[in-house]
Amino acid sequence: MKEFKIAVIPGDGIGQEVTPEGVRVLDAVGEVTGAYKLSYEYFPWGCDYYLQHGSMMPEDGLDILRPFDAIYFGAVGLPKQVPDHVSLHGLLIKIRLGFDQYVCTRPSLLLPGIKSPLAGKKHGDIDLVVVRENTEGEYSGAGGRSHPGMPFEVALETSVFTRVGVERIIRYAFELAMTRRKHLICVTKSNAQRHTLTLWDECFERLAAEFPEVRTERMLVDAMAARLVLQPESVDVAVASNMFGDILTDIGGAISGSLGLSPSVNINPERMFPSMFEPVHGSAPDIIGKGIADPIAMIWTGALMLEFLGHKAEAAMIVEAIKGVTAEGRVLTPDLGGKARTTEVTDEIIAKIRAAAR
Ligand code: GGG
Repeated sequence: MKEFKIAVIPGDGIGQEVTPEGVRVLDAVGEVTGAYKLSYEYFPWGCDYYLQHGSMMPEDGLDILRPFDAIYFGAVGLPKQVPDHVSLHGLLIKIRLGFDQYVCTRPSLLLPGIKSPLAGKKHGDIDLVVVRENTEGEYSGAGGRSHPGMPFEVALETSVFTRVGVERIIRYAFELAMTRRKHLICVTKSNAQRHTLTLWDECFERLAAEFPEVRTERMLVDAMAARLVLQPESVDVAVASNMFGDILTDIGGAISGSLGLSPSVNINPERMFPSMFEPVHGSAPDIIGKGIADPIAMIWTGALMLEFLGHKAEAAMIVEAIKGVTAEGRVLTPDLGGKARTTEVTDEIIAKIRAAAR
């Protein structure tokens, strides 16, 4: 039996509520299949930690995480207590950059039984993946402010695009497209951002020549946002910069019925460092403590972590169980129009996993 060491960072808000649910499902699958065993170490890093220690994680946090096989992460942010830019950069972005997790993939799938806000869409009509560049671009952290408080105060947030960084994410997206419907859309705003994103377009065209089987398109991000709403079925894989990918994947979650259903991975494909698995959604301060957070995104994210660790069949068991629960529609949280509590949805998913294993 394979054993993996998982660093668990529940983080803030509903991250603390959905993370244990993901762990319950991972353990249930490990138990019924006997295929793996996960051992967990929990780290209480996040906004409460910041209020006590003045930082979101310890100075040597990356050194602490480095020996783990993977990081299972809940959510970050409590804007009433800690400014969002402090919490995001102090934890999530620090880990992504520090471990060169340059690929963020975020699938959007309209699950069976789930109602999209878009009229007439049924299961399978939305089945796309956004590949987001995850370590540079608009969230590189380069920049600063000078002359604070003066009328001529200056703020600079510098986008950083390197040829190495752009080429490796586009190559990853082409390789992913080869495993799917062989269609890749390159999303930029290179008409307005004429230095950085023209580099992106050039890299895309050059790499396209290496993947002649992949049908390619180039789109501006504003048109892409509209396309996701008007014609999501026409999208297979899209590759975008850090910020554009962040925004487009919220649209992907919304059109798939709820952000509470959207998984996400931050990976270092070369496996030089641990990769991090976190749902797309944030800490959802409006529903903290109510016990109604949708655990599906966190549970599905756990399945993607298993897949990355080499357990594809076990990951598929989780996704099938999720589909079974959504298709029946009896046990769903309020974001999906149901009345169930977080733990009840997990119980139902685990029951389906156990039934399938019998
Ligand atoms: N679980 C993910 C989370 O807490 N997200 C908060 C957020 O604002 N993320 C922005 C990003 O993914 O860059």
